[in-house]
Amino acid sequence: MNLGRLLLFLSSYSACSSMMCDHYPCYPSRRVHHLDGTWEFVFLNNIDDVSKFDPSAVVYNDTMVVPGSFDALPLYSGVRGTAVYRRKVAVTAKYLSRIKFEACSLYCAIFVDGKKLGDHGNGYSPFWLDVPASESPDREIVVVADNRFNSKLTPLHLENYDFYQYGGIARSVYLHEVGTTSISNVDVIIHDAMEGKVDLRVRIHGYDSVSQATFAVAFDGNLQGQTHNVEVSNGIAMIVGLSVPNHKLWFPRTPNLHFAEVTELSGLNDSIMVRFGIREVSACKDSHTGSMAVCINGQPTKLLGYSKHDMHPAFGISMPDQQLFEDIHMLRQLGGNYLRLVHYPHNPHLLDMCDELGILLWQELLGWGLSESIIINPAIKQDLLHDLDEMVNNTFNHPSVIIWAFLNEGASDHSDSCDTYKALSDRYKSLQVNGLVSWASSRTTHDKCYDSADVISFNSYPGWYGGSLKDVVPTILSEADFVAKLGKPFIKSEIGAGAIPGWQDPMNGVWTENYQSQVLERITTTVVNNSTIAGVSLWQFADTRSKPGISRPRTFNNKGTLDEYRRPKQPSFLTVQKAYTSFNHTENTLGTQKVGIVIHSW
Ligand code: ADA
Repeated sequence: MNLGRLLLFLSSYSACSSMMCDHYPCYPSRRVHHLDGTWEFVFLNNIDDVSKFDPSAVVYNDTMVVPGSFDALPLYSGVRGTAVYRRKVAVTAKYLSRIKFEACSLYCAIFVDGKKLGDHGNGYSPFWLDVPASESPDREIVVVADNRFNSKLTPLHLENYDFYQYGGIARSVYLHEVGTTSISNVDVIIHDAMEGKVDLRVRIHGYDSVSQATFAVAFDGNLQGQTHNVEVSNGIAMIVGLSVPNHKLWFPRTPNLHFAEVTELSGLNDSIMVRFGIREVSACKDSHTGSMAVCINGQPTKLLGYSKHDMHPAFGISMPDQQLFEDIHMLRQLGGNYLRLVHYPHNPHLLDMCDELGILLWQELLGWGLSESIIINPAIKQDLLHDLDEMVNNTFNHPSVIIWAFLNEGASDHSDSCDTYKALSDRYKSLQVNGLVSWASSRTTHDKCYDSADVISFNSYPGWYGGSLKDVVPTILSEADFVAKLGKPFIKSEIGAGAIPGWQDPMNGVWTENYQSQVLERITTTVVNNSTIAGVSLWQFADTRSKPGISRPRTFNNKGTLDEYRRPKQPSFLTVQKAYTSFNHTENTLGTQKVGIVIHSW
């Protein structure tokens, strides 16, 4: 090892380690430009082939906030076409850099100083692009964001999805000044939670010329004695067999977090700080009830919550932190401890908050209701695997994420589809995500791919799409019986009923708030009182804008317990709150931080 560099590192260490990051990972030794703010903007609706678009002739006639969904603004509401954004940034001359988009929707092509760097066709997942060095410190960034559906450029954004797909630079943008070789991320693999043993998977970017690297590791600001000289193979350096000193387990009630700072000492001039939680997630048998459950550190933990979109009429898919926080706050008022984040990767700021507050999460890949012919298409399978890698690479260290999912309501009743299900499940496992694999199946008892799932999750709507109130409880119980025989935990991943906000009628028919509340009362009391049901994510947390058409009144999916502006539908809110808060979480998964139970009246 290089002693000089280690001494330099040690002398600068206390300054770096005392640095707190706004978000994780952060990179203490780099210059990072945060590119959020106001960009120049123009909306063009006459571009045929956006992939051949030349941005140099564009005339900008407006400005736009980043992050933001431009088509959530009244002026651009509902338009589909090509939006072009531009901003300038002063960087260090002659430095390479990497630009990171947390999300750019739907299809985005990125240009720097007039040259195309690359493009990306999934509007919800983060991506990086390399920016070549320049003699000049002044750089011009142009982003072409096209929100039209295009089977070649955005193959997993299909027009028939039951949620509005907004466009624009939807989440934050960062420009990192880096060397030719840099650390892109560190995954903390929990090897043995009880003993606090972890392995670090260091991801190195631009690794072609690097075969060895030397790392210093600090946990919670304390530099570990030895350095680690390890092989770099295909951009991965493994530092194995580390013990986190004085480790504390992450539980929903006590969401303890740890920090690891990893510094490369043999030439990269780079370091990274990640935040993680030490916990083990398993499917286990509850010794009191004999039922299969989701267990956190061996403790059966009932999941009571909602399916939730990352969406709001005022912000599109770019909700500010305060709104994300308010959503979690509302969940806790309802007595919930769990969110199923549908149907794509969500804002990483929400994941950070859930890590801190002890909320349990399901996260899933984009891909809604895909047919067998799409699922078995080799190119789609590769796209899904690519999206899975992007999601895992960017969210690996969140202890709140306990279920990793894909293919909501896909054609899993065709055995030909199972090859793709297995490939996705195997990929999660090979990446050693510390969580359980599942998908929300609408094929329920006819699903043929269950061998690849750790948790069996059913979407069905008794009392709404077919049947009546009397069918709600028997349907849930017979589904739970079916799954019990498979020896895996059972989650009701979707179930619910629609209500137009404020709609009352003496007959209490469909679309009234009272009918919705009656359906939810049957669901929630059944889930709370039956150990054969490991959890529920009611459909859905808040009403969401859907695709245009006549199938959805107001063109909203109206099955929210809250309306789209988070105003409670009072009967349902009180019903769910009563059932969820009545559950005796022996481990008290609601957390230590008390939230007053306040019902607002509008
Ligand atoms: C499906 C789907 C949801 C929503 C729901 C509904 O289960 O996964 O996105 O469309 O149906 O409201 O019908």
